[in-house]
Amino acid sequence: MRSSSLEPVILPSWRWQPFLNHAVEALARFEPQPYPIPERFLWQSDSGGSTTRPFNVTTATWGCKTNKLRQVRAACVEGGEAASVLNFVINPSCNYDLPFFGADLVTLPNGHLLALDLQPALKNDALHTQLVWEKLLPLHQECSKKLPSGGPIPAEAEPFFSPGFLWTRIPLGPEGDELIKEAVMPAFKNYLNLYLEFVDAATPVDALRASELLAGQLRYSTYRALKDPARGMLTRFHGAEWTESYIHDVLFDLRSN
Ligand code: DBV
Repeated sequence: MRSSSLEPVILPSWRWQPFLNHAVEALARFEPQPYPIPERFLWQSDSGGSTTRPFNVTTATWGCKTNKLRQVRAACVEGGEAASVLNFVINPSCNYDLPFFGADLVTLPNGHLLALDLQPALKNDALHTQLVWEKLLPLHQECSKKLPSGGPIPAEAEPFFSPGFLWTRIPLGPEGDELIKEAVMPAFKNYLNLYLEFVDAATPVDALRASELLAGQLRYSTYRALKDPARGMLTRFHGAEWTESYIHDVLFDLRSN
């Protein structure tokens, strides 16, 4: 088992590099420690596919932890035309009343798919959501002005999204690139900044509340591991055995004990 470095993963010509660099810089003030990640998941390169749909893909992982954040991790996929992804999730400790920070920045041959949210562990719990949503909803309204809606999401995913879920699909090409620079990057920075303000303000909860939060976090992590929309893509690139272990033992590794 080897920890990842606290330096951000560097993937040449990876479009989401500025996003990861910003997130790593923003986390520096929280005294991050490396998060233990098995060597084979730190950097995995594979090539293959058909003559019409070849791929040459690298999936790299970055992670850290802090006193209030159990796991902060980035799944970074760079495969040129085939795929370019930053999946960035902050999993808070259940000892603090905090949502998840979730970012899915996905470029596939059919376009860009972008998801940003401060995701509730307990969506029907006002103590957990009210103060967050009071600040998140105006930010969502502002960020949504320039971005088309991403359309419907799986109904079973609804319990894991806040009303401030920023969800959009935009076309490849210069127009999409401009929107990513002018709208998506500011949204990512503002959502992350708001999240880190809540982290700064968070104070420890009692054991009963911690067990409630842990139960909600387990529901979220279990759902995402089982329904990870990236499963097909990762399996095509890196095979089923590597993919299942990556999803369950790294990306969504929360356990009840
Ligand atoms: N998504 C992940 C991880 C990825 C990843 C670990 C390593 O959770 C990429 C990469 N997300 C990824 C890809 C797609 C999506 C889709 C490649 C496109 C799949 C495809 O169309 O082939 C937000 N991500 C999506 C979608 C949503 C999200 C809503 C589209 C709907 C879907 O395909 O499911 N964030 C993502 C999500 C949840 C979340 C599904 C669920 C709670 O919090």
